[in-house]
Amino acid sequence: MSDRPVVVLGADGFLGWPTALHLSAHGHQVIAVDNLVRRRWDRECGTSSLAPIASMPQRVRAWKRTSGRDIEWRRLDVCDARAMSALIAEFRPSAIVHFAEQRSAPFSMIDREHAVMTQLRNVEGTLNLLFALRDLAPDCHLVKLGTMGEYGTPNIDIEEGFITIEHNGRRDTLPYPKRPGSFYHLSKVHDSNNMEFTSRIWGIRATDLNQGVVYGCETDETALHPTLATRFDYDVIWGTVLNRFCVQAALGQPLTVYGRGGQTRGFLDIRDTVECIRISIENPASRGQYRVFNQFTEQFSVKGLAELVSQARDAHGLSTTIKHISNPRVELEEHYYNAKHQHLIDLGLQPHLLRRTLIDSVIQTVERHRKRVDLVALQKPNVDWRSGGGRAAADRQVTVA
Ligand code: NAD
Ligand code: USQ
Repeated sequence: MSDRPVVVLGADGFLGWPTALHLSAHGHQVIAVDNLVRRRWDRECGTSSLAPIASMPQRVRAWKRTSGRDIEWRRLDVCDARAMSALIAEFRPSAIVHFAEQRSAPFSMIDREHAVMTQLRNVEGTLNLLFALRDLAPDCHLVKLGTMGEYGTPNIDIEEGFITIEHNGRRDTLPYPKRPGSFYHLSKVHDSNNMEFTSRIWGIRATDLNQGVVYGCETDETALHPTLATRFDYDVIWGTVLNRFCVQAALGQPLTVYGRGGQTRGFLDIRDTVECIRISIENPASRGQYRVFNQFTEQFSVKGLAELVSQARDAHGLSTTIKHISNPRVELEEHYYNAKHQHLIDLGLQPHLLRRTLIDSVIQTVERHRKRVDLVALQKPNVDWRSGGGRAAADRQVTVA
């Protein structure tokens, strides 16, 4: 293991905080960085984490008390190029994990301001980082969170980042074609292109993790103390689908399947997210290598997930209704989907496959915090792909850090 630290950008977030803990627990020296903008976007949208979340200084102190290990906390905006460069110059990290982006598809579809803000800031942050690495830490390995949604739902198998094509008698291996489904997902395509380009021209070492939809809310480390809990989003703007279905089931609300529910996606347990990041860091890309790992463990349709949650409730003698509601998104509701996801398995990932016990445990977490649930934020989609909307659109104020 390198004696240089690992920087985690976006360390106050759903995935960033458990990753910082997991890397620290495995002996990495961790610098946790965030500008706390997500807490501000929550205030803008009138949303909040189901589980109460401590401040970063409180979390870091709780980790020291629990594990005896230090995590160094820095408040910093990745869109501040000077501050990013100063950070890289100060620590000369062996690896940087980049989670620090606006990551909600509905948020990016509210209106022009939210679309522009999402794309400008996501792309700018990654570019700042790439330039800082070129100039100050050319050996540092960039581990960047992309998304499976970059590919869309093509009628052919999805490869891991590249596809070999024969055309007019000639053959080449090229970046896999992308057809994403929101301005947010598009921002990740722009990042992927910038990473592939800078690996080619500057020799950046880069791993692009095209991650699927994450479910669950606990890892071995966050479970050690309530102050170590990560955020749990359940509302229509920030909540991901299986977590939302678990909250709906716990409260006896119908599970909101958008449209026919045949939309199929790759999914993974949050415990696998943190493990995939650790595996990627400990098996780095080489100089000039841009590699893509599809980071998910199983495919499910949205309707199939709703049925799994419903069956888990049945097993406890509790009934759940599934409600097909008009789809606020523009997406195929029945389609072919077969995405490869072998690279991380080859590097040693042992997936936690979705089990009823996991659904039960998420539902138990929800039951502990049920008084905090805002039913309006949970049930009714307020952003439509065709016409925008959203409570946040009311004031038209996009607050940037
Ligand atoms: P999150 O919103 O909970 O966390 C993102 C964190 O980044 C927040 O704490 C936010 O304050 C911070 N941040 C945003 N912009 C920043 C900036 N300019 N400077 C510094 N900090 C900034 O999101 P998450 O669910 O933890 O997702 C993390 C990453 O993983 C995102 O890039 C997302 O696209 C990707 N991803 C998430 C999922 C999922 O299911 N949650 C799936 C695939 C990919
Ligand atoms: N959906 C429902 N009912 C709901 C909520 C969602 O049917 O109540 C459907 C959506 O229409 C969509 C699917 O569930 O077809 C997934 O939606 P989601 O909100 O769980 O996920 P998505 O918007 O794609 O975004 C999330 C994260 C994002 C990440 C992405 C991974 O917020 O940061 O990039 O998952 S992926 O989808 O693989 O691109």
